[in-house]
Amino acid sequence: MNRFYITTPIYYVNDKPHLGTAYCTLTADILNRYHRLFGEECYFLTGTDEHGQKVQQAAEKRGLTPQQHCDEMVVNFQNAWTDLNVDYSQFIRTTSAFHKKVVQDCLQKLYDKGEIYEDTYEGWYSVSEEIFYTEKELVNGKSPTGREVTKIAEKNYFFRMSKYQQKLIDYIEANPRFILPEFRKNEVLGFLRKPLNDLCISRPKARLSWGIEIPFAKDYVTYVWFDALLNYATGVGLGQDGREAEWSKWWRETRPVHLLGKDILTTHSVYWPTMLMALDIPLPKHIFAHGWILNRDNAKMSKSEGSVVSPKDAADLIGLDNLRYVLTRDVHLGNDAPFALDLVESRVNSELANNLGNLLSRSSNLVEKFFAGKKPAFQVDDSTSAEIRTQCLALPGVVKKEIEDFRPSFALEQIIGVLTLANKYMEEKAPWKLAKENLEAAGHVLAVTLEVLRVAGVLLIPVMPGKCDELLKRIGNPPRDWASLSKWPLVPADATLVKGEPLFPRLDFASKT
Ligand code: ME8
Repeated sequence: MNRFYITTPIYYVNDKPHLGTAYCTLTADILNRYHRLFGEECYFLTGTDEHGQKVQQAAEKRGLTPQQHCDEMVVNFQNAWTDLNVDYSQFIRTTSAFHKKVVQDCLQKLYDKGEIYEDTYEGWYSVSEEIFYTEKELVNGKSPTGREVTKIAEKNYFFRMSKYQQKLIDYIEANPRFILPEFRKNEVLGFLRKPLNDLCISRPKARLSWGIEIPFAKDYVTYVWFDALLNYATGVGLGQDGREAEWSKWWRETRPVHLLGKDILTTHSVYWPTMLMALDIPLPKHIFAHGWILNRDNAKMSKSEGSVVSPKDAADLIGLDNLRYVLTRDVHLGNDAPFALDLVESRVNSELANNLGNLLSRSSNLVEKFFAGKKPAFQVDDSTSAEIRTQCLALPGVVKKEIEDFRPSFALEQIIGVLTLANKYMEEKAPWKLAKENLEAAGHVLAVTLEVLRVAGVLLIPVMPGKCDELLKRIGNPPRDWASLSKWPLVPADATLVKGEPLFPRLDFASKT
């Protein structure tokens, strides 16, 4: 059986989740649910990054200990993912004892191998990014991403990252789908053309106490990124007694797909692979960097800019499955995209209300009116229904390919294309008129549109689990597994349809404001 292991970044607990962070988690959830639909065994890891200066400062501001602060804040993330119907396998916290122990073991192993050494560091430090910069890397006195930096000089411990520079370049070139999308791979290779520094992996406790203690230097804690990146491995059993089989299964045999925002691509595609090389651990399968969800002014939605939308508020306003749909449909994974109510309204109305919803309500109303609510029988295919049948049988393969290529927006476009064809068919055949002359012929049209709804309903489950479950229940509650999609027709004639309120009502924000 094929397997799929996907991760999201672990989020800093310095604030609540917003639509930008929710975007990454929702996308991982949707990809994971697709792979599950394909019949694969899946694992989805998410969690929180709880150490480091940012968290320590946020706790101090609130007059709490860092652990109290984390214990309170983590609930915001867990609740947000529950509210958004995110079905993860594990929620990892970097303050968990098992994670801390393995991070310490990895540090010790690297120190014993001579991969970590002591030196004096002088340079610039960005608290908000938890990253050191050299004088040369600064842009107008700030970090390359425009964050404040402060000058520091101190004794620290360094990981010999530079030693792996050429090995990493060779690996990226030999594995062209390691870093995705392709333009990001080229960016990383561009970055690696310049000399790579060693990585400072310690922080003196005098400056920062909230972290994992370095086992061979008790006055230091480890750098938060060294700790955080390891979650992807500790989460599936690295270095833990009794979890060896899990580790082999999910890491060695499957290898993870890391989904993350473009702003943290360097840590994931340079720090992390070189750490793994030094630890003799195989590298992830893919590192995929997505773009940003922008606000109305096309600026990044971010906590520090104060321009955030709460995912729960957005879901309450728009409808949860509508939100999941537009974030998948309107963002080409890898690119930036704005989030604005007028865009949401037009997408939901044109594709969900007027297309999918319209096909469902028309088909069910006509079946109710002319066939006493029982699914009519197929007759001989006409040329359009033969074309629809062919497209529906090909659709699962098309969707699978798009999802495997990280193109979920295109997968949805293909599904909508078949629904559009079915709506046109309904319009052309006008079964409401046809029923009066030839009831069986009208029945055939409805049998076809109901089967299209079944195929689309199953293929849209990963994006809109709640709505699609209801849709499928209404049209005869067919099986929803991957194999069922190669059957046509599947729902038997005479199956009873269930009536209900419109499942995909139109949105109308303009009249409400
Ligand atoms: O970086 N649109 O955590 P974090 C899309 N703890 N994505 C956005 C976004 C937006 N407007 N704003 C933020 C960290 N993100 C580390 C990760 S992993 C080992 C450690 C994304 O809470 C951002 O791109 O600051 C990043 O992928 C994620 O939110 C986590 O942000």
